[in-house]
Amino acid sequence: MKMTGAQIICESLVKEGVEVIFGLPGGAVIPLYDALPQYPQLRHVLVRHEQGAAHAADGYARATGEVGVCFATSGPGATNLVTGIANACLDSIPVVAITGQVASPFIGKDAFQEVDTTGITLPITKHNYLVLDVGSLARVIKEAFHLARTGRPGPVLIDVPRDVFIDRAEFCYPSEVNLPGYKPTLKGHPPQIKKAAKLLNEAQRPLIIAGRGVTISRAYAELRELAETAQIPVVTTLLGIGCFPGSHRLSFGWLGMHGMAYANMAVDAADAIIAVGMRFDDRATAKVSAFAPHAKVVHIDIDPAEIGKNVRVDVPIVGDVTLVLKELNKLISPAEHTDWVRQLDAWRKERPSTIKDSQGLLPQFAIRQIYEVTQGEAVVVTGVGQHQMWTAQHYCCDRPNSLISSGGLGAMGFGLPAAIGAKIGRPNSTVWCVDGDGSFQMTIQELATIAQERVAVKIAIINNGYLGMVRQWQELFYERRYVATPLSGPDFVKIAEAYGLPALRVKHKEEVVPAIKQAVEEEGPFLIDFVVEPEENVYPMVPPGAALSEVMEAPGKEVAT
Ligand SMILES: Cc1ncc(C[n+]2csc(CCOP(=O)(O)OP(=O)(O)O)c2C)c(N)n1
Repeated sequence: MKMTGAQIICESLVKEGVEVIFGLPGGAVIPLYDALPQYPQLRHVLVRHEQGAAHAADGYARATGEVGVCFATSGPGATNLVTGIANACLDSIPVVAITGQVASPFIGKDAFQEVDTTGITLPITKHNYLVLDVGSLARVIKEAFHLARTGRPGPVLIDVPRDVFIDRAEFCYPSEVNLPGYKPTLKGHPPQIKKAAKLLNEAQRPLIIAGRGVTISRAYAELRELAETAQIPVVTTLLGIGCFPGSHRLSFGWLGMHGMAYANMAVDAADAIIAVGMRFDDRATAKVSAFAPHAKVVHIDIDPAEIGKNVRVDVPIVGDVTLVLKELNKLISPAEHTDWVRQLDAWRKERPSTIKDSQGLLPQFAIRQIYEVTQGEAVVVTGVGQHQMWTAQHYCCDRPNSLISSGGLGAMGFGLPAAIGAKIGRPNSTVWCVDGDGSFQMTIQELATIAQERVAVKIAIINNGYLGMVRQWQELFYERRYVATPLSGPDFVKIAEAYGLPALRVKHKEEVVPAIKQAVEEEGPFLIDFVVEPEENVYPMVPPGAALSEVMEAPGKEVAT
């Protein structure tokens, strides 16, 4: 039977198991939207800005492990998606974005709302398509989903001219993809795995660095087996948080600029490092030439382009983390590494992640109480800045995908829409958005999406009246010249109420727990504006350009020895 391009897209999305689409219509995509009512199994969530659609699709993908989908119109709709697509690209998140384009006879004529969407998104997508023939739509969608979710996941964009939505073709959804140039290596090379096992079996001070690749590959059991068999301590990257239980005896926090001092010290002292599904981002390694100076490095990654890109690697293994670890575990000898684990325990005791006593309301205290009240069971989504780092430090995650945060791009504005996506993907989980007052104001309009779609997200604004992380750098490295960082905002409680959401303001420590409890008990969404100490800094901190071993602790913080 012949179908329109719009129907073919919807049929194909249903075949791919899509349940939710985040988007906002416009002229070029009206024919696509017009087909949606024929497919009640596809829920469309109307956002207020397309950046929100891309971030919500990203949050949905992270929370569920499925592909997130977003729609936008041509021109400004497509350009508004760009930040969200770049964010998904840098963090390897499977997203399929479908954009309308001007009708094909108008392409290249600077037509109304025409931009070169595939040109603009080429460097920030895993792949993109401009579909000029309705007959190829089904194949393209099949390929797009395959590319987005296999190998190293990432965003794929499909640009569809208006006439292609309307043209008709026979619909036949392909059962297979045929992409001769795309065959991700899944099985690791056996001699390399043998070399890695030998290196780890002979090491005195081995360390695992686990990244998001563990979560993508769902290699939780294999990672745990490796750690427990040979008693190898585990540190994670920021995006790896939760892929190994944070409360496990062998878990030593996360590394990098604001990671735990003991995690960074472990990297500095290790004699063998096995980096699993991580990419040695500069926020994680700090000064690359001083990274892990005593260690031989094994690197497992599905993307060969990551091997040796930033850090010298002794044993590279290209492959899927689960499959590689399964083979590696067969060759790992049981070991104790008692002295090494004891050393790490001692460093953790010397430099614990405690919160100082204060009369005032500290941001870390508010975040810690969210952890206590939710007993670590919530999915927490953050904005970008100090509050993001405090959340990663003080909300201990035992489960994967329970901390959702913009890592590679560090995109302020991610929090609220990503939390919407996460809550829609995981309706039975409590989802908290811990946001900064600056980050929140970048996508504040998505409060209307929450209200219209009745998304029960709990929002905690860590309101310090500054673009806090930038202010911190100005304080520490620019002699306190606070240029363009003092930040006013609206009355967030009134704003929430104007959108129809209940809200509270909290200024004192003793109000924190009752407010969080009230938010949790409320069935729907709830917003708390935590007015916190304005000039609190994030510590520990590895100053820009310094090595991981050069960790700055909070001034006056005693290091117990
Ligand atoms: C879109 C975007 N613009 C600018 C920045 C640079 N930046 C990083 S953190 C930060 C401050 C964030 O302020 P806020 O959201 O209030 O969080 P806080 O640091 O105060 O917790 C800024 C401006 C960014 N990361 N993203």
